[in-house]
Amino acid sequence: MKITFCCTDIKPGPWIEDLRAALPEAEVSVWQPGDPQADYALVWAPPQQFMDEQPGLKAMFNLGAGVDGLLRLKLPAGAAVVRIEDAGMAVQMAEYVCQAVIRHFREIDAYEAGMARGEWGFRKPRRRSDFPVGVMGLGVLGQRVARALAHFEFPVNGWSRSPRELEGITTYSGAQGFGDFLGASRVLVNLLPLTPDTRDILNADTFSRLLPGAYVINVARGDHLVEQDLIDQIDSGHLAGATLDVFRTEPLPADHAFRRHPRIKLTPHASARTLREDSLAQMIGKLQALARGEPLTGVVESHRGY
Ligand code: NDP
Ligand code: OXD
Repeated sequence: MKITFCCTDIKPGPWIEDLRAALPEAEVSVWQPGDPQADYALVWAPPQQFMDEQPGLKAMFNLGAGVDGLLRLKLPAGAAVVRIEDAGMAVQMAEYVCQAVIRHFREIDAYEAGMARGEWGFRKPRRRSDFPVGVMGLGVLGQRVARALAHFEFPVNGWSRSPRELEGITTYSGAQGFGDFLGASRVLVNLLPLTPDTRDILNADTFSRLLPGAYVINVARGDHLVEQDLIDQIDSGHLAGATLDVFRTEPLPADHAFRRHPRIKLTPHASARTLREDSLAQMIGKLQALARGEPLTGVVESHRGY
């Protein structure tokens, strides 16, 4: 079995060593233009040239959960695209979203600012029931986030493409459920894949349907968000603020308006990192399942875009 590694911005050394140790019978190498055909590939943001030169790939393992970057390319016709399912990302995402929701709900910024000014004082406790959280996307990550928020006793709504039943979560689905979902939510968390249906979904119309004083958390993709609509709705007071981990342009330009907005909190696409050991264990398990002719989970349906 020949495995090639073609990942932008990821140091290949440790991945290659671990793959060779786990699969001693496999030929594992870092892709170079002109290389012979491989059977399988580990990929992250590969160039089109890689796809053009590897028409015989049987499967590509994406080193992330989101495959929007990969699906922009023309892919080898016979290659299955396999994405990471959790592998340590879901708990990170749950931590990140819970901290953002709790920080907002408990007014930690206001407390910290007061302490920095030399004050000592309490704010009126807010009611959790006034802060229903809506999670867009109830897949591997969205479900974990919704469950974690429910554990902190927030009312939680969830929205997905197809109907889902989750204990303790009020669920909505499809275009027909979107308005009711938004109208019942005061904090909006985006965990959708980026597809033609979801691009720009965080826009003025979506925000206007949320409960007043709503808060937006985007941890999925920058292209979900219409940036100026977010700024306008925060400045108008309809939105209380936002926490953003992903951006249309990454790295976020140093002079971007988000960087100096007092009500927008930023992190550099760090909410849930790919963990090498966990991801490789999952990929190796799937390579072995493929060799035994077994079906895989996490295979992307390109017509849906995720
Ligand atoms: P999944 O594929 O497991 O889940 C996707 C969810 O979105 C499903 O519930 C799906 O509905 C729903 N969905 C898709 N299209 C629509 C639509 N048009 N309308 C309503 N719901 C829709 O993905 P993951 O949970 O693993 O990951 C989600 C995204 O998180 C990734 O695509 C990636 O962009 C982002 N991500 C960001 C990271 C970061 O560091 N910031 C790290 C990892 C991922 P259904 O259940 O019906 O299929
Ligand atoms: C992913 C990401 O999709 O890190 O895994 O954004």
